[in-house]
Amino acid sequence: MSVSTDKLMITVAPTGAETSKTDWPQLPTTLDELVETGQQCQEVGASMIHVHIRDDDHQPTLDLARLTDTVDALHENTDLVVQLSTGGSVHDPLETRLKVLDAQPDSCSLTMGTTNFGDDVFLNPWPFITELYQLSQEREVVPEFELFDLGHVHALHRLLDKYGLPYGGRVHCDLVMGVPGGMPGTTDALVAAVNALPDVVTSWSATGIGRSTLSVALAALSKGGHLRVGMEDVLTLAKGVPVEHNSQLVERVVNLANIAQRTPMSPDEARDLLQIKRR
Ligand code: KMH
Ligand code: ZN
Repeated sequence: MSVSTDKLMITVAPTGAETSKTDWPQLPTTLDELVETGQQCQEVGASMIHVHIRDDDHQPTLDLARLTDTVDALHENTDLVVQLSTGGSVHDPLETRLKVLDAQPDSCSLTMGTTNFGDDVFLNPWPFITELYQLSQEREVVPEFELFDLGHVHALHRLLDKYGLPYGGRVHCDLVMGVPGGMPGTTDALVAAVNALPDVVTSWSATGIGRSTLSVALAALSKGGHLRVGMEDVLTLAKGVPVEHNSQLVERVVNLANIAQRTPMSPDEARDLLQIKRR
């Protein structure tokens, strides 16, 4: 496995599907808020955006017209690599999640197994994984393999052995750590997962949910990984200090990266790293 140890790809995951706008009015849920968030986050060092969208009532939706408008608006107003979530919310049917690729994102998330998700279940049965993967190859969308557990790493070996490399030939993963039901957000777990990745993996990032955000970021930086941060994953900067804007989370890891002598990638460098199709 080859890893970049100097340049750093920062993905911002600004919204997610779990947090309510009523509880967190600063959560970007409208298209305008999402575009403004993308612009600010790009300005301070992000190169990719992981997108979940909301409807007019700020509820999670996978409405195809809205997804398409969102991809277009982010392309028109930012340079960011646009990654749509195919995970959606725990309530989204699998068939609707497959349709996300119709919105023609640059990249899509692809979770490598079912996981307990707090009191809920985030469903990713094997036939769904293989169908989504083959669809991403056919549509020339670069997947980001989301790994919530060590078992998901094993499933990634199985997928790549059976169905070959993704569109573009690069294999990029994201370790999502600290979900109640998944692997913990610890350095030990991160090292175990990274050491078990298939040899064909060309890059990986990590994100720590909630309080594990900093320990995971520091561990990933030191092990040569990339980073995902955002209000999808953490809502406070410290105990009792709410995040007011996603760009604060990006800025914070840019500062950590400076100390670690890792320079944030531009969106074009991220496109090269992931071999995103120039549409
Ligand atoms: N909202 C979670 C149930 C993804 O974006 O692909 C799933 C999730 C993963 O956020
Ligand atoms: Zn997500």
